[in-house]
Amino acid sequence: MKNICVIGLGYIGLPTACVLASNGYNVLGIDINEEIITKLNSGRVHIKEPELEEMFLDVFNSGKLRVSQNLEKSDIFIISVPTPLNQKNKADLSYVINAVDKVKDYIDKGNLIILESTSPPGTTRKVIGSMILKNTGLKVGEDYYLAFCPERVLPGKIVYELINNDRIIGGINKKSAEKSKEIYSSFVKGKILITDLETAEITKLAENTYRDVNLAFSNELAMICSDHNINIWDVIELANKHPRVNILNPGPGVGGHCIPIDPWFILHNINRKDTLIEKCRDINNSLPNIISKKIMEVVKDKKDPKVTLFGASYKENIGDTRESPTKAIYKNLERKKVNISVYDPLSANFEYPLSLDLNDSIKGSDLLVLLVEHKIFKKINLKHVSNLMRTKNIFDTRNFFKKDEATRYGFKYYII
Ligand code: SAJ
Repeated sequence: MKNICVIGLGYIGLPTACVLASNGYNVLGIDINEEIITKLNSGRVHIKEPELEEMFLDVFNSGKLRVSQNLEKSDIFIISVPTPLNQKNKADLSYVINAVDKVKDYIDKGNLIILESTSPPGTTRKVIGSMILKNTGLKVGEDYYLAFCPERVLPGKIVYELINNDRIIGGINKKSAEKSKEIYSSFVKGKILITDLETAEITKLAENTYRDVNLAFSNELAMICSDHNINIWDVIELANKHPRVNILNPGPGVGGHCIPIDPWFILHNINRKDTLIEKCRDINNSLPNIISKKIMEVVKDKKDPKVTLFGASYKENIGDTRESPTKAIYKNLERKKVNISVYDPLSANFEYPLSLDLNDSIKGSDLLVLLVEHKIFKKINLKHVSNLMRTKNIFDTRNFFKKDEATRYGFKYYII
């Protein structure tokens, strides 16, 4: 089995296609987006990740990786398309369904299909298994092989984690899992753990839900500390000295395309009320509104207030703005007629007006709100910032600036 088709060339599909091509497979990368295919075919990548561009150019120039909008016959089909959340907080599986709809026209006896897209339990068996049977008559596990192999990589470290993390594979049967293991062993340095389809599907969801629940706890604790006028960061530092306590950092919201979404998938198709998981989602979702209120309290007496938001991405040191708390805060402040300036040299694709010039963004401002702890912000000279602002206020939602330094330059310093 040497030919692999990777369907969906996004944050996961493109690095996966590259890493497989650089480990001996002939890879065809497919995407429905013409712009992406044109860009890749001109030798440029549309995703910024360390090591990705070099790896892509290497396999693209050697012909081991080709990209196209059209599928071809292949030994293996890897599906890594988005599975977004719909209006009712249910999984929208339309991209998976569209991908399988194409695969059905090219699949042959003996082929292997692997789903990598995060999906509710049962998706691989019920959606892929039944669509292929209905359209081709091929029986899953007998005529062709089927597995679910979730991605677990951290944006900002995708290539590194793709190679070094442990990997879970759920097969419809042992042979499917083993055939998939052979492929991932070509590049995975971590352990490859084999299980059944549904266990693999729910394990992926459990990982991200675990993080969301823990984030909800730290965010609620921050609110409780604020009620008592206690510094949350001191509490976390002290509590985390306990050998079995590891409280995460509170912040202005939980963003990205995974953590705010996957907890809903774990609740998909089950009939449970008042779950802890849903409650935690609500807590984390409420944060941008709470932060916006606090911002308004600080600038409420100002005429034509100007607020500067530092950071547009959903987390530190990357430019990915999907589900970023900055977006929600921006919308709230816009409604309140605040003059907003967002400064983030990493997030040039932000949907709202973005300032790439530090001086412009802080000039005449009444409040600087630190939302994302990009390393590059460490270079900012607070004395310089204080000279340009109209009112010297800092709201540091990430414990990023030093309070002593900020107060030395005349700032009023607010924490989360
Ligand atoms: N955050 C905090 N405080 C923290 C840690 C994170 O507020 O202490 C916030 C971040 O600022 C961000 C959000 O949480 O807004 C999510 O960031 P993250 O770094 O926790 O996770 P992602 O979405 O970048 O990647 C996650 C990872 N899952 C886990 O760590 C369990 C990654 O391994 C998954 O592969 C990825 O989701 C995915 O694709 O599912």
